[in-house]
Amino acid sequence: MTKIDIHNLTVTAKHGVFDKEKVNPQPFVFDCSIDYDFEKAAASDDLALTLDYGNIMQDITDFCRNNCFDLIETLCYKTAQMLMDKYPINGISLTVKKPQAPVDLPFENVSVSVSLARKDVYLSLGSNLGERQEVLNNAINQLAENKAVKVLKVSSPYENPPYGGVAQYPFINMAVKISTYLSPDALLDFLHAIEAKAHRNREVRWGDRTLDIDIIFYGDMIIDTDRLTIPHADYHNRDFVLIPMGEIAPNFVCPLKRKRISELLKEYS
Ligand code: A4P
Ligand code: MG
Repeated sequence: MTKIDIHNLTVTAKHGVFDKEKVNPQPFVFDCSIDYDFEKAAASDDLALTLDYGNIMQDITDFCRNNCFDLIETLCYKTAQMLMDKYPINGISLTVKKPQAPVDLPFENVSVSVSLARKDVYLSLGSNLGERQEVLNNAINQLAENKAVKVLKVSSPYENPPYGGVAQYPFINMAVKISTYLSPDALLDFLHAIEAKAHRNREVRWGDRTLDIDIIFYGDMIIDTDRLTIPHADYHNRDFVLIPMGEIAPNFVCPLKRKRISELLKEYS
């Protein structure tokens, strides 16, 4: 792994909860560690193949000066997000220190940190009400419009009967591969917002729906919380997940079952 680090970049700007902080600038000090593959640049000694750290420092400086946030948490997260959106970087760890925070006690500085990293994520989309294909296409467009998300692969649509004995009408299902630095929870919130725009009704679990988006895999993470089970708890029993996934990612290995999608598909049929 290769990384580019910047230490103690100091910017004078106006962030803070108190009125006087919004008028009188004070220093904010940035430490930044960027996960960036510069092996080719190192081999060729070519600036065009790496990140120009001067540009990055200038962008941090401009962003910090041109905004006015109450919280250094917001400054830190939004600065990291701005850099992830602008540059082809795999991940970033950013710390913002506030040495002159208005606390009347002896201290060196107060700081907050954030780490963002891009992960490959597989989604299963389904619709069995309304203009099904149009609903799915709209959903994929909305995914692509979010700067935090890159849509990398989209499967063919797969029409199939309802599974589970609750829904009545035939579904169209698709699998989509994205890369994103949104956390699993933030991604779920975003997916729910897309479902809501498609007038998704949640009254009946497993019922008919205009749009459902499930997270099947999030990198190689295994998550089991009240809100999220990843890998999806029942994906391996569903042809409408395995067939579209098999089209776009036959060699993806499930982190839980430690088998490729192509193997799971063979076991299913
Ligand atoms: N949740 C937990 N894990 C996840 C995850 N990996 N991805 C939670 C997304 N959500 C996850 O989901 C209920 C809650 O599950 C969410 O609030 C989230 O916190 P929901 O979308 O509100 O309700 P649901 O979809 O009715 O329930 P569930 O359990 O997600 O059902 P599934 O698995 O989505 O199955 N037949 C065909 N042919 N094609 C289909 O797409 N889909 C279903 C629903 C049934 N039959 C189908 C299809
Ligand atoms: Mg669901």
